[in-house]
Amino acid sequence: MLKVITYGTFDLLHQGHINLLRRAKALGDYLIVGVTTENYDKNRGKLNVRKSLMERIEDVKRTGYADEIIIEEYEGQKIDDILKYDINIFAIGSDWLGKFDYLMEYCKVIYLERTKGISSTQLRLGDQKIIEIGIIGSGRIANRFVQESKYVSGIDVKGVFNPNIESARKFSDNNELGFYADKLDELMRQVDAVYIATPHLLHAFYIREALLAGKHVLCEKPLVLDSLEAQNLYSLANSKGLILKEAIKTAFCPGFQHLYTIVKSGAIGIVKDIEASFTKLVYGEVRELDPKQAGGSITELASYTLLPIVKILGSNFKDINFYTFKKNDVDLFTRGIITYDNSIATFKVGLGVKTEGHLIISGTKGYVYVPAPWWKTEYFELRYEDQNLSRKFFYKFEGDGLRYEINDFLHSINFPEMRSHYLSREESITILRIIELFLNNKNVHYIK
Ligand code: C2G
Repeated sequence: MLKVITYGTFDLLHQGHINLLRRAKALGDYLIVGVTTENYDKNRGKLNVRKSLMERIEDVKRTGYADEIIIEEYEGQKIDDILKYDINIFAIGSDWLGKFDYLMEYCKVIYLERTKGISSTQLRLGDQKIIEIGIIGSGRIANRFVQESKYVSGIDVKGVFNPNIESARKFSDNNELGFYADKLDELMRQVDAVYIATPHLLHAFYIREALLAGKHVLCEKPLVLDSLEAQNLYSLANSKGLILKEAIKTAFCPGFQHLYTIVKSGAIGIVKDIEASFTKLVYGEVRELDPKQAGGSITELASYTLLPIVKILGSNFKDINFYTFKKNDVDLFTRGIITYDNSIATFKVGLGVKTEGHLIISGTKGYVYVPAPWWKTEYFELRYEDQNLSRKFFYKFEGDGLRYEINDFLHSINFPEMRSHYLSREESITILRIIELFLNNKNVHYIK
């Protein structure tokens, strides 16, 4: 008897799952399906699983393809199961291609073609709606988005748009999407929401087009380079009852969120100083260094360093000065000093200068120290004069961390009445206003 095993969360069971189970069953005589527990999913960083383990098991049972259902509850269990149940074939969807090759030592591993662009009509059962999203742009970050979206239940990346049809096709093939398009309306017709991952200068146009087409928008940072335009776009989203979110990933990750609430609850007293630094050396002919595409360390990285400053000290700063090192009309390093009535903040960003990438928030009772890379907040310390009082905090920051912003975007679409507080419109606009001041050369001092 040929025994096959497959695993999955099988949340909001859809045609993609059903096809996978049918194909897995057809590979042998007996199919065992491992359904993940809530705890296991949490540990592997899968977010937003909506149905309980019992409900998901019932759903798998109802397909009629499983001869036996087991639960998957720990890392490494697949090897144990294969040995224990004397499995001949391990099958899984092709979105996991290569990831389970390590099981070849124990049985045959088959990656089954996954179902591209699952049909939404089947999924709109009651409140269990899967949001279908289209990607505008097909560069590096867009690729990461597809990978990360796998870890958020309830969203399906359906297709991609790029005016260069060849790029769109390649991206769609590599990521096994349902369609690719070089006409914007072709994309808009087929999705509920879009993720914009184009060069900065194109953001404004695509945001507007998407909102006018009635689509929710998640857009890479910086949202736009003009704060008035940002206000207009947020108002447009509001008037149409749509979600518009700026994808500053740090704002949505669990570690940073907790750091923020701890500081706001007074753990280090009154905050008097913030210091945030983020530098990333890049070389060659890349978008980041191209003045025609609004390259430079401020447009590339300041959204991150300004995030803790604006979230903690607010929008009413008094003054700001920039000290910058530019080459070929692109800032390769900039230090900004922002003064408030009762506090001060400094940030450093660089594409051509390397600094220590830490975040330090200093208060009247103690300080928070977040080592590099603080923007992927996995760990921070509360430090006091009396070292015995110091505390360390650890968090998960899985993968590229995009899954947290995707999860929040999805949550805002599904529950529009619940305000998301991770990044408010006012905070987003203030950050953009500061970037705009630099671009308009306000209080910019040059160093050679
Ligand atoms: N799947 C598919 N087509 C889709 C969506 C999913 O073929 N459109 C497949 C997946 O590749 C997987 C199975 O359906 O083989 C279950 O998918 P999920 O419920 O998303 O579970 P997953 O996170 O892929 O679990 O231990 C768990 C496994 O490692 C993977």
